[in-house]
Amino acid sequence: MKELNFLAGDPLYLYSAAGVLVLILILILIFLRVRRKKKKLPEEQKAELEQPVTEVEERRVEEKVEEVKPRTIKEGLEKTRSSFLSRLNQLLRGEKISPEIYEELEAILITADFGVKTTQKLLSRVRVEAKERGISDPAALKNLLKEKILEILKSVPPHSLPDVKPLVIMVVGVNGTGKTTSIGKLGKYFIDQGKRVVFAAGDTFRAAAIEQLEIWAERVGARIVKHQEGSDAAAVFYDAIESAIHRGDDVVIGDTAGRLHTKVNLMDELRKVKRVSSRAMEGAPHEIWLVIDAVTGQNALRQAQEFNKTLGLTGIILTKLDGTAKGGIVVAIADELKIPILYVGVGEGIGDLKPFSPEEFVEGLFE
Ligand SMILES: Nc1nc2c(ncn2[C@@H]2O[C@H](COP(=O)(O)OP(=O)(O)OP(=O)(O)O)[C@@H](O)[C@H]2O)c(=O)[nH]1
Ligand SMILES: [Mg+2]
Repeated sequence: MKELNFLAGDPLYLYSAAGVLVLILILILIFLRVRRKKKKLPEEQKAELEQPVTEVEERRVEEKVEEVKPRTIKEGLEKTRSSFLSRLNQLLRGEKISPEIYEELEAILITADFGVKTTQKLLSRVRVEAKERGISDPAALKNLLKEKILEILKSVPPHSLPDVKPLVIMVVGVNGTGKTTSIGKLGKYFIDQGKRVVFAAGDTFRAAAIEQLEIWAERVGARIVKHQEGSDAAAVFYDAIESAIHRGDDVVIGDTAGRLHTKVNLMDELRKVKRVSSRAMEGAPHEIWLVIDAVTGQNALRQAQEFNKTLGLTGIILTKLDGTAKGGIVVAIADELKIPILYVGVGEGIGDLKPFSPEEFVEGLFE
């Protein structure tokens, strides 16, 4: 006891005991912390990782949408220009104009899908004019050809949209030509002008077609009127027009299922859509636009002729100009059909539908 009392009273002993105790406490704390970390880290890390990644992803996608710069008609014509213009420049490098030059010029125009009829017309006009103006330098034929192409493009009567509210546009065409995509882009085009747009999901053939248009409506800020898959397309048009009148919308753009111009019963169905639309609003649809795919070449002319016979087209949207070296089809359409080309599709982006301009087209082809 005495000995213990002696030890307890020794300050050195007291300091050492306190030091050991503090050390033990520190070790316990470190041990507990490490254990806690080991247990909780995966959860915390998971939560931490999930959060920022979603945000970063979203930001990146948004930026991507913003970043896609709309193409110009000239950019859309790149494939056509690079083959057409390089062959033309090579041909017209010679010393003087010969019959062979015209033969080769014919081949170049046919390759670019100007079509036989339009090619012949262009060649004969260029020949006559070159003679009249006394042109002997092959290089001068390039400007002459450019002039004559512009002349054909401008020979189509100009088109302006009727001043009605709501303006009803019915969009038709063969499968996969770009109808739904063009409707989406058109929606954006009109909304950017401050118009209120409603889409009519008239392709009731597939559920996916309705969903596709719904996505576009959401993307561009249009309203959509839809029925169930398999329902009557004419009824969708009727409801869309009626609701647009009621709500004061400016433009109704109606989608239709793709169909071959050779299928009589399917073409008749479009007649019905047209008839029923006019019951919802006198004069509707005010515009019937055919969407044709530039890649299909000369077959596009036949499609346009048949749809025109059935419905009376008021305009053409020519898509996928960016995907073909055969942009000469634009000139063939203008020359043979005399139906105005209103818009051209030059890419898959939201801003890649351009109001057609003959001047811009010709510049894009030659410059
Ligand atoms: N490169 C390019 N692709 C386009 C253009 N227009 C449409 N497309 C693409 O063409 C494909 C078909 O487009 P859709 O709008 O679904 O065609 P659709 O005529 O509605 O097709 P159906 O409803 O099946 O008859 C899509 O992959 C579009 O992105 C264009 O101008 N350029
Ligand atoms: Mg479609």
